[in-house]
Amino acid sequence: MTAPAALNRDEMEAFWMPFTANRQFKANPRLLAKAEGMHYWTPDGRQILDAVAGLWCVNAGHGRREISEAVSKQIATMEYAPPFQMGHPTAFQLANDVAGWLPKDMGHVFFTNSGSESVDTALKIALAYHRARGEASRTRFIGRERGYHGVGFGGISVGGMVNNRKWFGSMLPGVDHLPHTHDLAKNAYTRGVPEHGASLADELERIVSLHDASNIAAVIVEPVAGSTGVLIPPKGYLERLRSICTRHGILLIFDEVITGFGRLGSPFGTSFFGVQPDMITMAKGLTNGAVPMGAVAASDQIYDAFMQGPEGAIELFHGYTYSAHPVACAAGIATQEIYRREGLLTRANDMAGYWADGVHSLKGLPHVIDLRNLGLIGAVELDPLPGKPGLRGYNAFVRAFEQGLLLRVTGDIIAMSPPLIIEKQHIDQVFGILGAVLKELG
Ligand code: PXG
Repeated sequence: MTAPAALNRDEMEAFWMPFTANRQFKANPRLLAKAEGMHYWTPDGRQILDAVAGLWCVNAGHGRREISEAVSKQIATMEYAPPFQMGHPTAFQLANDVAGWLPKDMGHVFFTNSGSESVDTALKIALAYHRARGEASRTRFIGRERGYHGVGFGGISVGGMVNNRKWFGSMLPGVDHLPHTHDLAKNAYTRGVPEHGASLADELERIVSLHDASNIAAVIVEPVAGSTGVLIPPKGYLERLRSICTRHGILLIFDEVITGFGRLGSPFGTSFFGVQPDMITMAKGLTNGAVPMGAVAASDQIYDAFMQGPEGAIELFHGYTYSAHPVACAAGIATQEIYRREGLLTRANDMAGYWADGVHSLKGLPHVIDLRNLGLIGAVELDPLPGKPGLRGYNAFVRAFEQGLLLRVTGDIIAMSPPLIIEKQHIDQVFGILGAVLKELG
């Protein structure tokens, strides 16, 4: 490890940090230098328990040698291959591996480099699909309040996170938003899927009757909204969205960047909830976070609609220089192999009960106003400090880091999503440290 143990202020100016309070961070930095299993280490050797799998992505845990070896071997053999009008075997293999986790008729995988690109790709496929079928008037998209679909213009347009929208002008035209499903008055402290709120899906009918189905291309939602604070869909809600979309010929896109690859105890949210969308976006756990990569899985019906016309014609005018990058594919294949061999994509099922007990053990601690859990996701919602939204959450995050625990906060909601290799002793530690932090919090 050659990274310096500390950086001075000048050395930190060049890196404009993403989604970070740069001045605050650079005045008091939190650096990571090494990772193994369930832990990170700071440059000065402090061990940090990782309760968020990096950023919802290191599902198989840190430092997996199979992945680093596959990546090294691929770089040495062929570091790059052009993806347009050319192919390489690893891309086909990874597409088959990914398809193996999905419903049988959803086996067409388009590779991207991130979740944001996956979302933009899925939205573009939706538009082109309707056009290919002679329904070019279907151009509108429907997202949801408090949805997060990455940071591309498509993603922020259908997303419903105010700060991702307010700074960036008018975005994509023709987008409506469903109401979010977060209802503390009715559902606070629910273990698992909340009881109340399925009827919020009926808002989709209202939007359809406003614009007419013939103008609507797709609905996009996260099965469980992650970034905006772990919002778990009410019982029956996703089913209802599915049936309204089907009735009106509207495509349903599940953004599974977070729920994909075992987070809920089933390979994907679609299998966990038993609701099948027309497209699934994914990233993060696809390569265990080791190399940037995303993907969109599309149904046979969508893929087949494109495979018409002259044989020599490019069917979808879309792709990236680094689509199906060989190094990312190598990381992805090694990751899928670990998931299969260790049964990791259903392991959250085995741990979910113990995890839920841990989450709900925090009930009654100061400032806690809700606790939520599903699979290996947990959230603690804190009462905001008067006039200072987000400060209490941030303080909890900083103190937990000082005590050796990595969390994620969004506003005053603490989110947790540990690597799927987590053991009971780690769960005890997570909630032991977090409980102590909450007790001390002003
Ligand atoms: N869709 C969803 C559902 C996501 O969660 C993206 C798209 C975008 O992925 P990329 O790879 O472009 O970042 C995401 C990303 C958080 C957090 O704090 C979550 C994400 C990114 C950054 C922070 O919860 N998810």
